Parts: sequence; C-alpha cells; structure tokens
Amino acid sequence: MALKRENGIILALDVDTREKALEITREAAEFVDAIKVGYPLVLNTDLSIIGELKKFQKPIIADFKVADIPIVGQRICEAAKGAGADFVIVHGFVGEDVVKACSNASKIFVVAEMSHPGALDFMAKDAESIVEIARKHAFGIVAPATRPERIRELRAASGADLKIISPGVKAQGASVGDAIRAGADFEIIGRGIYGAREPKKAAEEFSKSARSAY
Ligand code: OMP
Repeated sequence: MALKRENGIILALDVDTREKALEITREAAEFVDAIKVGYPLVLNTDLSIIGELKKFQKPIIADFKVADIPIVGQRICEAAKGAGADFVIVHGFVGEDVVKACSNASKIFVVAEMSHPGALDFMAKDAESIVEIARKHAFGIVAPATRPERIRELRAASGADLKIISPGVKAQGASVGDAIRAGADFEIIGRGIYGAREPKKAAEEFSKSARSAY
C-alpha cells in the first residue's frame, strides 16, 4: 500500500498486547498515514499482528532496524514483507551491501541519524554518508525531530526524492510540526498517542498541527 501524506503523522505502535494494539489503532487510524510496528509489539505477540493491522487500510512500516550481514538482513525483510509489511526500517551504518540486499526484498527506510542523545556518540558524523547510500537504494530515511537543524541538513543531502520520517516528537521533546517545517515528510509519534488519556483526540490534534506545518 502506498504511503500518502494526508495527516503528516505515523503511529508508532509500541504497545505490548494484541488487544491494546488493535484498540489504539481503531481509535487513531483515521488521523495517521501509516502504522509503525516494531520489536515491542511483535515480540510480545507475534509477526501475524502485522497482517491483522492491515484491516485498517494503512501502510505498515516494520521497524526491525535491521543491522546484520546482507543475507540475514534480506531474509528479515522478506519475512516482514511476507507478513504484510509495506516498508522495513534498516540501519545504514552497517554499510551499502546490507542496505542493497534489504532493498531487494522490500521497500526500505534507512536510519540516517537517531533521535536520542547517544546518536551523537557515533552515528551523527556519518549520517550524510548514510544518506548517499539511501539515495541509491531506499524509499526514504529516518532523521531526528529532536534536532531539526539536522533534518534541514539531511534534507539538503537527500534531495527531494527521499521521504523523511522523523521520530522524537512529544515524549522525546520535539514539538509537533517542527520536523515537518525543517523538511521532514512525516512525524512519527508513539507515546504521545498510545500513552494519551484519549488517544483518538491526541491523534486528531497532532494531525491538525502537523498539517498546518506543510
Ligand atoms: P515515542 O518516543 O514514544 O514517540 O516513539 C518513537 C518511536 O520512533 C519508537 O518506535 C522508536 O523506536 C522510533 N525511533 C526513534 O524514537 N528514534 C529513532 O532515531 C528512530 C526511530 C525509528 O526508527 O522509528
């Protein structure tokens, strides 16, 4: 399923049970453009949760942050795609051979620079080189909403073709809309939605703020 920008936000569904995942998605789906499923949900349920979430008619991004040798990375991406994922998130620091192998199996987003403070220890200095690799093989990159100035720089490095999805909004400190104003296409929000007292209302408000930023 294609990823289209209508709300500007992607739901990070890092909850621990199938019931909670379905409940949150039922509430938030109309206000998000994709659902990102990662290890917390898949390891606490199983891979079939991806197929189950397809009924909400939103693209599914499997956030497996693949960081392995090429053949294993490719098999992880094949498994995610086989389960119904439309995109898989892959690390870029492992090198072009891994990114290329993964891109043979599915559409991918490449993590260029992460949102947490520790990303400055190692990743940030190589982010522009990772973007060069992503330009050849990926649908988009992941760049930090917590550092909008880096989104601007990584947008300049990536050109207009790569989609930028950006985590770090609300719970990690960034404000909704800042990453989009800096050049991101979508903002990823997890706890700000699934941890809200009223997830539906939160998603609706975030979507309104994100839309006003583009
Ligand atoms: P919240 O902080 O709860 O909004 O969740 C952020 C989501 O984005 C989580 O699913 C993280 O795994 C993911 N994420 C980051 O927070 N930082 C990154 O640098 C990259 C990701 C990611 O690849 O999605």
